[in-house]
Amino acid sequence: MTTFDETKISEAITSAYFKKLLDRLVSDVVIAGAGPSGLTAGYYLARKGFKVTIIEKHLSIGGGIWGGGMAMNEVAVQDPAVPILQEMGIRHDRQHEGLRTVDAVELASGLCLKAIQAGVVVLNLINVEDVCVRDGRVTGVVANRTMISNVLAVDPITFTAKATLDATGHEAAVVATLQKRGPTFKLPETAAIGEGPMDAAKGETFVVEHASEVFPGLWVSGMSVCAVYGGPRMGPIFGGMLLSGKRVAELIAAKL
Ligand code: 48H
Repeated sequence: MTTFDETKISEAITSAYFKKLLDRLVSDVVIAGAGPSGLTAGYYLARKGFKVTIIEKHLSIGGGIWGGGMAMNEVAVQDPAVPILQEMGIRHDRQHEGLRTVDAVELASGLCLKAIQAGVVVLNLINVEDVCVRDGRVTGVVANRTMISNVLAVDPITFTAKATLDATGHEAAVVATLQKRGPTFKLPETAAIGEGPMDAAKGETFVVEHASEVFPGLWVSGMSVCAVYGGPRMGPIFGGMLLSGKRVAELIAAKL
């Protein structure tokens, strides 16, 4: 007869969670946002041996993948990103010259599984609401439970890291925390404009080429790149998100 009761179940969860949380208060890299670019960046950094923590405000991870295009849960991926899919064992169908489709659920769940198996720890239901800055450098994020963040007068806690990645998508939420403080924190002037109208091919190249360190200690990948550098949006094609995550992982690894 198995001997456990409700208290033992609660004890098990509480001790496992707080052990994980305590361990993750300091990381090599903290990533805000568990969308395609954040998960891909996390995967490649963890594969290189870095301690990577992803903080996600929502209950589910995968960001904009799940809904595909107009809630048709298939996404397009162009050929240059196929090696990433192959490495992760995510299946794809060839549609046109240079263009594949991937089941959105397989892409989201495949990226999640591979990132976590590579060593990434995801803390969900936590909202990044600010950054820590010391000596002119971002040294981590300020975070609070999503349900209370900006709702109740409850103070946040911090997650320290050598590198912080804003992978929060269209909102570029982490960069925005610096932006709202004015010119004290020098950011690209384009950050005030936000992303441009759709041009799929240009947007896909843009998110890879402009993935970069936007402020000392703070990097951007995925749609946050377009928000910060004024790049075009691209609709439901996701190869650029994967390639942007991979590119920023290489840049961060080279800097750490
Ligand atoms: C913690 C946060 C916070 C916060 C947001 O939107 P995402 O999928 O981002 P990307 O850049 O990896 O991928 C973009 C892609 O999904 C997309 O939207 C495309 C290709 N659009 C093209 C177009 O034309 O519209 O994921 C961002 C994640 C989400 O899970 C958010 O919940 C999370 O970040 N997030 N997490 N703290 N403050 N803000």
